[in-house]
Amino acid sequence: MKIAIVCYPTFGGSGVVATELGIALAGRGHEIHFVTYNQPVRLGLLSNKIHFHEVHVPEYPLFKYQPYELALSSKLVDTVKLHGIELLHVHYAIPHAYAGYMAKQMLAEEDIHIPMITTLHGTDITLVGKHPFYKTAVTFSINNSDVVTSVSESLKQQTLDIFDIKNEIEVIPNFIDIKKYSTSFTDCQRSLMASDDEKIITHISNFRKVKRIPDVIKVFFKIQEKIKAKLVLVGDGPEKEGAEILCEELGILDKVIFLGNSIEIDRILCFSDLFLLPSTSESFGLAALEAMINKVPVISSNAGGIPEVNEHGFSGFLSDVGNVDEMAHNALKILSDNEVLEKFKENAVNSAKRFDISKVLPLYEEVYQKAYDGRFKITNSL
Ligand code: GMT
Repeated sequence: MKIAIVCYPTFGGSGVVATELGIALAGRGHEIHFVTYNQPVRLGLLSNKIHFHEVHVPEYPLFKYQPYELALSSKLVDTVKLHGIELLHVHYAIPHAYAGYMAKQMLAEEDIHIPMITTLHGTDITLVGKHPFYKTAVTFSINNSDVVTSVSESLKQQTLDIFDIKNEIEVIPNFIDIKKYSTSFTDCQRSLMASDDEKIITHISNFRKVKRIPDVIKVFFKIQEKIKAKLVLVGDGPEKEGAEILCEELGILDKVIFLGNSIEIDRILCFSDLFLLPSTSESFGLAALEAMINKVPVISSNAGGIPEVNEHGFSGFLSDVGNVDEMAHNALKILSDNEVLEKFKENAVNSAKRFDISKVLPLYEEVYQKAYDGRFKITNSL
């Protein structure tokens, strides 16, 4: 099938999932066309099966806001016509589902009927999408998608609670590719980060408020009071400066390594002993899953879809949002005894295997086929 994928090309989870999905689909013989404003960060080499079409939004002084949706929907129409695209898969409702719907309508005028799959990722629903300024358009875009998927049961439920949804939402969880990890590094170069007697605790995110970076630091502060440890912080965003200040105030700056954005996530996780994800809200927690497949147990909050990923007492521990004392206590339970740590590491990887791409990819192919077969039906059945 010839599939156009629309996503954010950045380090965020939705862009990562869209990119990895596209790469895997290409591996199954599909022809994939990414349509977005930059080449996705996780997309390596392009090939005859993987194409990238850049959406340009020329600056025009009359506009206070440049109309990205307009440029995206035009680009989609052109790409569909030029490459004979058969299906559109948009990741993140805002504004992708909205632009996708416009593209569909323009194409329908020319008797080209293209089904649209919308995958909901989290903040497009729980943070941004439910805002009264966007809610009407988000509801419309979801209700006018041919198939809607959500990355967790929790996100599906939240979507149904927040919006007036008329169509089915199918849960297709995020995934990892076990095969990639069976050839994992033999030497993690751990010594670059810490000495042998220090444990390495890692957090990876886009440093937004929802990630509760101060909690990451407070949990680490309590850990390092009891055992020798280093904190590796990966990513960048609005909370980073505050994080540096908090580390300085707590006198732990020499134990915290700020790595910034990185595409070497697996290399970093390879030398990590524990992963922290204390978020206020998290539809799935792809970062936790990536940690787990790299044999890193997870101390997390129990928000949103995280409990569907991190198995309490097995791959790590869950606590209520903000309960840093309990998080630190559980972290120490895992880290203080090497035998326990080894057990949790093994459990983490076994638990992550539930989300292997070999199980998830056929679910997407199934919904693609369903949408493609029903492409001539009138979309808005409300
Ligand atoms: O929260 C992020 O780090 C970025 C955000 C995004 O939209 O890219 O991630 C969301 O989608 C990911 C992939 O499906 C999920 O794993 C994250 O849990 C989700 N983030 C939130 O719900 C806060």
